[in-house]
Amino acid sequence: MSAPKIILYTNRICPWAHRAHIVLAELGLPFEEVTIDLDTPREPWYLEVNPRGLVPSLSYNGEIITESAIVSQFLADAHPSHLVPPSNTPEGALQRARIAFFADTYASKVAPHYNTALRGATAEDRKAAGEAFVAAIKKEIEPLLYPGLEGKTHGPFFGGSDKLTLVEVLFGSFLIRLHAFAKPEYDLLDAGLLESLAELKNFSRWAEATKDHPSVKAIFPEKVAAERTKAKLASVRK
Ligand SMILES: N[C@@H](CCC(=O)N[C@@H](CS)C(=O)NCC(=O)O)C(=O)O
Repeated sequence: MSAPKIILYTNRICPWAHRAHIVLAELGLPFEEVTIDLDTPREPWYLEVNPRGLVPSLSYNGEIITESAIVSQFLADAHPSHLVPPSNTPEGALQRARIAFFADTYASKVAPHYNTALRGATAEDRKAAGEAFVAAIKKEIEPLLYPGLEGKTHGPFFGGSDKLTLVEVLFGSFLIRLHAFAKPEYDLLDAGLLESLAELKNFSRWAEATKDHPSVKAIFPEKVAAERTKAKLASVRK
């Protein structure tokens, strides 16, 4: 297969766009990066690429694909690798179902608490949401990370893999932000959050390895992202 022509419309500040950067890095695919200014109204040409005006968007040999989870899944399917097995065997289909269930669980049971821990109207709301976030990770995520591997030697990524999987492609950008935004210098998340998470053996191993992976940390502009998030929260709370 000749190398596809890939254009990624992105902004490195965006965690959803970050997913596309992670999958492209992990697959070693060359691409052109076009930065979309998120502080001004989208220009008409970009609304033709993506009528929703969001980043990321992917142009793959001229075909446009939008929505970060769909972009990530598409690239991982089009370029078979360690990220996700194909669906044409029962084992492959099962692993894909496990990944999809994990993604659904994180998005529906965990992420809403994180969002409130960051954006809640009062300090009390934010603290309570932080506690609910940790409790949801303990209940929902901890058992899904390394099922059947208790007491065995295994890699740190989803299912005990020693390489990134589609799960880390989808959640790496959020894990790296969680760790960054909980630093006291940014004063964005309750400082006790990371201490509580450190007690969750599976989650802490997974999150540490993921946030430190070269494909995840390569393009994360920590300080700019933290300051921008802070400014946005301040204007929302006004
Ligand atoms: N569901 C979308 C969310 C993407 C998204 O919200 N991107 C934000 C930047 S982080 C955006 O483009 N915002 C532009 C705007 O709201 O004007 C995805 O997963 O791709």
